Amino acid sequence: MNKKILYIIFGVALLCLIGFFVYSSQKNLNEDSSLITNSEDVKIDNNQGGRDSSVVNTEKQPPKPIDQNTKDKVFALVERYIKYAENKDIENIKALSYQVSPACKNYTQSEQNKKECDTKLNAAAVIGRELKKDKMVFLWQDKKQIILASDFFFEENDTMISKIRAMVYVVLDSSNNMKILSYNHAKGSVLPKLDFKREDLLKRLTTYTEDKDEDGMEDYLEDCLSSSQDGTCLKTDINNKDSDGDGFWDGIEALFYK
Ligand SMILES: [Ca+2]
Ligand SMILES: [Ca+2]
Ligand SMILES: [Ca+2]
Repeated sequence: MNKKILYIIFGVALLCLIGFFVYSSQKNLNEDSSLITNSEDVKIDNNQGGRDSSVVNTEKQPPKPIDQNTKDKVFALVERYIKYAENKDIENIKALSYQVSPACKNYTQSEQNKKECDTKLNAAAVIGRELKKDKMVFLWQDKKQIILASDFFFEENDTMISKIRAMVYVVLDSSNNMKILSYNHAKGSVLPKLDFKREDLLKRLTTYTEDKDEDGMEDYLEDCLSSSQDGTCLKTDINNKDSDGDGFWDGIEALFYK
């Protein structure tokens, strides 16, 4: 009899124990699910930025940590470059640049050159001041070049929608010194909404901004599919950073003066 009671007590205790484990694992599962839901929600950043637009971070995964030391060096270089551009300090601009335009190269040769170069330097200073170091979260580099990029952001108002990112292109010279090749605070695509469906606009923005091989040049440009490209456009490989194998990435080479 006593044995029977003991078996019953043991059986009930066992059932309670199993019930506890089932409840615990279910609870953990729910907590994991809510974490996933929360992280999905975090993707939308309603920072109005003082403008009548919404800004949406499009990255599904947080970017991987990048080499902060290199990022600091690139940004310090950009800041010096901006200062020299503001001061029209041509000699120092030349020293920090991988290449300069013919007008800046021959700055003192004519009034026309001076005027043309000053216009470029003014634009470089204005655009440079729009670059925000803390927004630069991607860094692609090898021994010949570095590209620093921000995440993509959507901006939208009643008439237009855009997907843009900031990018800095740097080339390393034969002595391993970083030289500015180019930078842009708003590289990407801006589309008029007109009567297009929103999902079609979003698809087009993806098409115009996708850069699979991260060589600094969008797939559709590598494929010569832009209406602004003419019959002389040279196709490059959308899955290979350096299509011609000379060491410079396709997006870097596209910025070289021919
Ligand atoms: Ca590419
Ligand atoms: Ca490529
Ligand atoms: Ca190349």
